[in-house]
Amino acid sequence: MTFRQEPPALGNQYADDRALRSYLRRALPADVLREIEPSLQDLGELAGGELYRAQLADRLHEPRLVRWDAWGARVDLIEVSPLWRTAERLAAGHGLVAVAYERRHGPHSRVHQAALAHLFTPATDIYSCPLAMTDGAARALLASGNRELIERVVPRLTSRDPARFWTSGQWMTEQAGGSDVSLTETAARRDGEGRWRLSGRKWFTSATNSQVALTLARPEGNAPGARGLALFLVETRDDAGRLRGITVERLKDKLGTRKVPTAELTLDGAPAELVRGTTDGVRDIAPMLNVTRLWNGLSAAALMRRGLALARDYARRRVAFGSPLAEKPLHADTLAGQQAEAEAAFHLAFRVAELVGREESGELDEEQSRLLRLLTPLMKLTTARQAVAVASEVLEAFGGAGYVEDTGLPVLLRDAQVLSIWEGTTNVLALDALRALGRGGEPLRSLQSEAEQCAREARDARLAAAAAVALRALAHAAAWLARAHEEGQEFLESGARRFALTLGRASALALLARHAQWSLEHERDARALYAARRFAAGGIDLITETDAEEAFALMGDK
Ligand code: MFK
Repeated sequence: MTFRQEPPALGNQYADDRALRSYLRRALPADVLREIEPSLQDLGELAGGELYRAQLADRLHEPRLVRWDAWGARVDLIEVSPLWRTAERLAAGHGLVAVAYERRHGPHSRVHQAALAHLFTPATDIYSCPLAMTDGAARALLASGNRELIERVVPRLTSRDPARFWTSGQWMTEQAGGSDVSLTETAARRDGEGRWRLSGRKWFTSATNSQVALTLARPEGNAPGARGLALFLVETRDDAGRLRGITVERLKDKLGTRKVPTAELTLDGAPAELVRGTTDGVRDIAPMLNVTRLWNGLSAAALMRRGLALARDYARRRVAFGSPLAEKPLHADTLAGQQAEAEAAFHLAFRVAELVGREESGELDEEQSRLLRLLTPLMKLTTARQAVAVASEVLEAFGGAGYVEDTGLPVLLRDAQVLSIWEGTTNVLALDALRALGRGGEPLRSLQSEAEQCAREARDARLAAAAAVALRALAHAAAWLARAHEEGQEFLESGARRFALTLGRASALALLARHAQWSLEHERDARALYAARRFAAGGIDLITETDAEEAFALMGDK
């Protein structure tokens, strides 16, 4: 028994990330990149070193709900793991939320933030969840125009000072409601002093240790349905640290994201502040949803990158059948396929970050605003499915070690699985994409014209061929949509997922091809080109001729 397998190791996660560095060189002006690069180097070093070691050491720690103190007082404290406590401090200090609001680099600030998130997310066991919600809450509050909350709460959410930094929850999910938020049962009533108080049960609240949360409730007397909901801000604890009209019933026992304290809450007269009007709360929280969906896509790309960094390193260390796995054609081919998926996801997610940055700087015209509205759900649903598939292959690339908990590998797959569920499942987002398209079809034309522009830039014959695959898939999707509008709602809905995934994958391919052309010309590097060719061959056009009738028949009992 002398053999001892070397575990995988990580280097500086910025220095080693070819796709990220190449993209930033193209997307950012040289002076912006020069200014932010030291902080990316620092975070990359932490991510591959100290934080990676801390993650392995923290593996068995989970959040703990402490219901009572020693003297019998109900406290409902949530204690998070040591890694999460470090993550909170680092996130504030590195400005993970702040950079997007300081806007030091104008429209490029969201790309800067996305690069930080790309390095931070895989190193902090889904601390990106509270960061996403905090970012989304800041965005929704700013959009609300509520001066008091903008002056009192937003500076906390966007602070770089760990002592002042607050995180926000997003309490949307109720037992009856789930994805259908219109079924929300939480009621809002004014007390004797005219203050709003919320009563009800929130079934899934993520990162419940946040200082504030945005939530939906129905003001007394409002009609049922989504229109009758209003958006509220809840400050969870008083100055003494006691919960304000909130009981934590239990922490959820989840498949993954086990460092995230997800709880069931009862609100019993919890004081709250109305964010905007007494109706149309779904519309008012939509800016938050779109920000958290962006983070979801960035997290998907980042988690794929982490898994592949580990798998690639391991392939150099693991010798079997006479040579390292890295030298085996079939192993290399398998990982290359996953790398292509990860690079395509990366470009799709970062494209949305670019557009959000430009929107916030007032630089988006109407066509690009439509593009952003459509691309957000497409990007979220596409990258989430990719992350689950890639994480599964990453585990397999380790053989049995990938299935064994104390390697720290299985968590990659468990955590990836949440990405296609929270913030709207694949199907809910496919329907949101239809909502964003409307009947007119202009957003689809914007998507096509963006892909056409990418194709024009992809001049190398091999890239032109890849971009042509994207254009053909988009044309097929447009033709299918026109037919679906004639066939009716059942036909349209039954094909919505294949339609949305086709749009998402085709857009990712076009963006990857454009970048690959740049990398060929400016870096003499063909690796993005190889990624584009592989991705083009890996299922872009998913539209089929099947319809709802067949699906109902196949799934029926008789
Ligand atoms: C790792 C990084 C990420 C971490 C984040 C982790 C946090 C996890 C916590 C959660 O999971 S919170 C729960 C997340 N839940 C959801 O995402 C809900 C999923 N369901 C949907 O998204 C439904 O589509 C939706 C609730 C929005 C449907 O509601 P309605 O009321 O049936 O929608 P309706 O009537 O079509 O839209 C109401 C208004 O909102 C409309 O505007 P108008 O009133 O002006 O017509 C819509 O246009 C607007 N709207 C809806 N979705 C929008 C939107 N506007 C912009 N963007 C959107 N995405």
